[in-house]
Amino acid sequence: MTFPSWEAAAYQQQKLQTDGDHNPMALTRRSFLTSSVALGVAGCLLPSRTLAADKHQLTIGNRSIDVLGRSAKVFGLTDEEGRPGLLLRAGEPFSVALENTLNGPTSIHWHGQTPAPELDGISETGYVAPLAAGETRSFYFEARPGTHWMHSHHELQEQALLTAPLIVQSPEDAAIDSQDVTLLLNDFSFRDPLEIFQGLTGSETMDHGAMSGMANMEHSMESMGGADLNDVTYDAFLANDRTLDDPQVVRTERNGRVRLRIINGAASTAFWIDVGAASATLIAADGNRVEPVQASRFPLAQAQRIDLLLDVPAGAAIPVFARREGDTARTGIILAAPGATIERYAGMADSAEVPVDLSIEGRLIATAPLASRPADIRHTVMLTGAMAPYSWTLDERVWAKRRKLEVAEGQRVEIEFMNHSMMAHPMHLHGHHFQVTEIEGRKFSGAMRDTVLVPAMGTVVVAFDADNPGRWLYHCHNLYHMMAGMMSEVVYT
Ligand SMILES: [Cu+2]
Repeated sequence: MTFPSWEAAAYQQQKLQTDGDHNPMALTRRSFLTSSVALGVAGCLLPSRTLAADKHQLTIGNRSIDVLGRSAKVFGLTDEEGRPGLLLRAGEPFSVALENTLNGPTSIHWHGQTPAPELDGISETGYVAPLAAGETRSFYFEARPGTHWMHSHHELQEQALLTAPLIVQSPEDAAIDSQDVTLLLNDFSFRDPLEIFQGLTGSETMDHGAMSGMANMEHSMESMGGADLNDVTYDAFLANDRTLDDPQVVRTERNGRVRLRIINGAASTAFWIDVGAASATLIAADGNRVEPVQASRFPLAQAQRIDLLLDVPAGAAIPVFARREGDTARTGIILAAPGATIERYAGMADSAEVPVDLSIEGRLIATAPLASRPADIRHTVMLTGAMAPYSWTLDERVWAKRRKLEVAEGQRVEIEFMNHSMMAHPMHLHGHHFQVTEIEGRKFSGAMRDTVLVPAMGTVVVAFDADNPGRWLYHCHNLYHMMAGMMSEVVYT
């Protein structure tokens, strides 16, 4: 297998030699010289031990969890008090020293945050090297409120649970008299993620799509309604690290009103969130407020988040299930009023869940949409590839041969995602939140998001303002699709 061995200086040198169209060091230097948060940018480039001004400490480490009675070695990301992820109060900046205690490199992406590109946490665009073993790096920027998350953007670490919540409270949150509950979903396998990837591709190399698929032994290739679902066979699905044979039970407080912040941190699984006979009100998508939508079932693609308001009556218990599309498997937590009896729920439902779709997406209306103006530029991106042989691409190009989307600062940009494949793809753009403006030709003022599901053979248009110059990844957030090459860049010229 070919794992790149990173070394900061060599990496930067390599980027300078290979990226003739762009000089990442120059851009970093410009940012350093002109940024109003120069301390933070400097901290990004220097060991933070020399700065020591970071408000929060995040530690990347190894840990063991129990899954279905077996011990599993996974990664963890914890704050200074040992809690998973990070909670920032309203108005608090993102001021973090990130320490890597692993034996090898990693990089952590602040999914949903929109800092300058060198603070995005990823290394693919050449601003920074991955975080080396033992390294600590500082990040400082204005935090974007909402339900967000953080996850490894390095190789397949995300599959080994290098994922955690990143919750940024907003001043308006205080007006909602509710109990905050965060639910992080993951898919889980006892196998080494590399073994899973090799099972999919039949390849021993993993270089963002340099190889071609051959064997395809891994996926079960479930098919429903003409679409392919679920590449990977998993051992379990986790809700805050637990399965339904030992679920988390959250006791409700005060008036029984809960604000559920649900994060789909699964590497390659889309879920339906199902509150059964109860009903819930969706108030935010990917951390952005929307006009309230009431329902009992909500689709949630990989990397997406929803905030739900739920009332738990006195004496009652409400299971919140996450059901895997195309499968009977489910996970979840239980919201229970004080004194309520807790039932047991099987990890399998009676029937297979239907594919996730845009039934809720098409009803979402942003409370703070983009300002009304015509687009200056529209890019069309084809989502291409198939499960057999295993090949996932954008415009039929892997990352190494990517077509960059060029935009200019200040433009209103539209991206039309046309899915030419038989599988749905959750498309994520770094550094921005876009508005969903069109589904299958129907224009509307949809949700502001950073990740949108593009159904098999479907077309979705998103729009954003090019207000954060740099080089920005956009990719499918199915981890194995991304690693197979389904990634490119939006570049400000
Ligand atoms: Cu995909």
